[in-house]
Amino acid sequence: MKFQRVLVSLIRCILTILGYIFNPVLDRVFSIIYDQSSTMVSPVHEDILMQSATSLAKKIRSRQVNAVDVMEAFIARVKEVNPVVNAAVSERFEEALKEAQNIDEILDAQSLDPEYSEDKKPFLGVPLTVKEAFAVKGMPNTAGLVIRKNTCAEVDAPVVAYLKQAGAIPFIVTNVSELCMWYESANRLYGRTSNPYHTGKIVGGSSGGEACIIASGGAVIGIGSDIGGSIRMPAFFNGVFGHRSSRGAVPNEGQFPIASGSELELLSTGPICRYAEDLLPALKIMAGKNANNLKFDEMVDLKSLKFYSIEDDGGSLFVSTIDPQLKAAQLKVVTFLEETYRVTVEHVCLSKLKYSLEMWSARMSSSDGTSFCQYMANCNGQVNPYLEFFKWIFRCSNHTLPAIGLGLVEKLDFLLEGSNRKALDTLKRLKKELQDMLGDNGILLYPTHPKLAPYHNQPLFYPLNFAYTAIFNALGLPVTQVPLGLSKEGLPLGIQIVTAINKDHLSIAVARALEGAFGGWVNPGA
Ligand SMILES: *[C@@H]1O[C@H](CO)[C@@H](O)[C@H](O)[C@H]1NC(C)=O
Ligand SMILES: CC(=O)N[C@H]1CO[C@H](CO)[C@@H](O)[C@@H]1O
Repeated sequence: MKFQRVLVSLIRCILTILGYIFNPVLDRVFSIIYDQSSTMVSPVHEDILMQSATSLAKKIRSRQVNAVDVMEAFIARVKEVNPVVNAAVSERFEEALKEAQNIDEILDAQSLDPEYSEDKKPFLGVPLTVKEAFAVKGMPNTAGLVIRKNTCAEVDAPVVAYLKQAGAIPFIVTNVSELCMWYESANRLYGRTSNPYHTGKIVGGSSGGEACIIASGGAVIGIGSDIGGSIRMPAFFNGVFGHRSSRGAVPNEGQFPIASGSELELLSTGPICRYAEDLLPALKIMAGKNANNLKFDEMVDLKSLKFYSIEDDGGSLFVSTIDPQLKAAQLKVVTFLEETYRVTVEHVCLSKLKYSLEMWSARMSSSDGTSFCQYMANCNGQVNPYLEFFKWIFRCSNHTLPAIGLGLVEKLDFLLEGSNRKALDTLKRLKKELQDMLGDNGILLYPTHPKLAPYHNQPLFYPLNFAYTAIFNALGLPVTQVPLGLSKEGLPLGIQIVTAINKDHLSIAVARALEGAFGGWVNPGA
């Protein structure tokens, strides 16, 4: 036991020293390849584009602006930025304009159909972007898999249908990582999406296209899903809001790939948006009937909440250390909360977080559903990852390296059976600890990611940094990622606001307060 501990400390020391030498060299090499100047321009229709979905819907309803004009402004913006960022992979502009015109006609008619009340259609006429992995009737639904190239959705996913019922109009679908299982959005079908703050950097994944087009001003709200951080990482790298909803609150159906077996418990669907005010209405719509049970409308008094702050994972061997600028931003949040609401933010340390990755992957592999290699073959037989790796070396595989790598890891999973049992046990105890700590009015501040947006392909060198988001999938807790302005390099900073299960409205209330204090989304074209 003692020997083991000494050995681990020794390895940690060596890795830390190597990191000090290796990371700056790596950054330098990548910067030579990818340091190109960003060419983001400021949008023309600022009056329309720089408003929340809630406010747009109000203005359309009160006839201050036509739904068609709103749709046209967003379409023009997508056309302007997409050649730079490659976020939208398919569009339905013509149909969307017709649907917008239909709304204008209904609103201009003498007597308004009660079906069109503000209550029933809170997002009336708001352009909606959707992650391509979700089914939108008539749109491609491939998850970036070449073999699914011509696969189109025949019916809407439930969340898409709910948002349409609420008046939103889907007009684009956006890029993802191959099979939504990597934190850079790139695949062999649609290519790679670039960060609007620095086009040499990643947008994160898997809902990377969503966060990117929203940050670029090409859309205002969108739909993401998150099994290890796929909403929160892109929202972080692109400086927007993203909410991972409580386990089971929002229907996950209608996306490909859909997690199966117990993996489904880790997956959660939720909104990505530019303005915090849209989080709660979007979440309520997406939750469908569940929204009635979840008490999301309860008033929140921030002074009555208990706050905790954890600044890092306690030193996992395989995860990068926290960027000092992120740590400083988190401490500013602590100071803001303490000074504004006269609360005490307790700095805590949960040693089990060091094993976040082990707990998440034990939860993932205890699933008995469809294997990743089967998904790579579109559930028709399975792909041989060893062969694909060989083909990849000669640049003739239809798969990305991270997907092939995950296929290989899956093959070796049996080696971990013993340690998985132990990790599941640790997870159970951590869950209890957090439940006791958060109670039903606790808020935890935790970094979203240890590093600022890395260069393209650089995540291959830090494959496990998603541990910071993944732990909350294993725990099933709701989390809001909140942007906190830009770093000195001009890249988004951010933080995770975690709360107890089914208390999503608490983390969202904190997000709104932080938007007021820290400025929220920053226009990359400014
Ligand atoms: C890649 O996909 C295309 C289109 O489905 C197919 O024609 C081609 O044979 C595939 N290539 C490999 C190496 O599997
Ligand atoms: C870089 C790249 O491959 N971009 C593609 C993104 O997807 C659209 C729609 O399929 C293509 O037209 C682009 O060429």
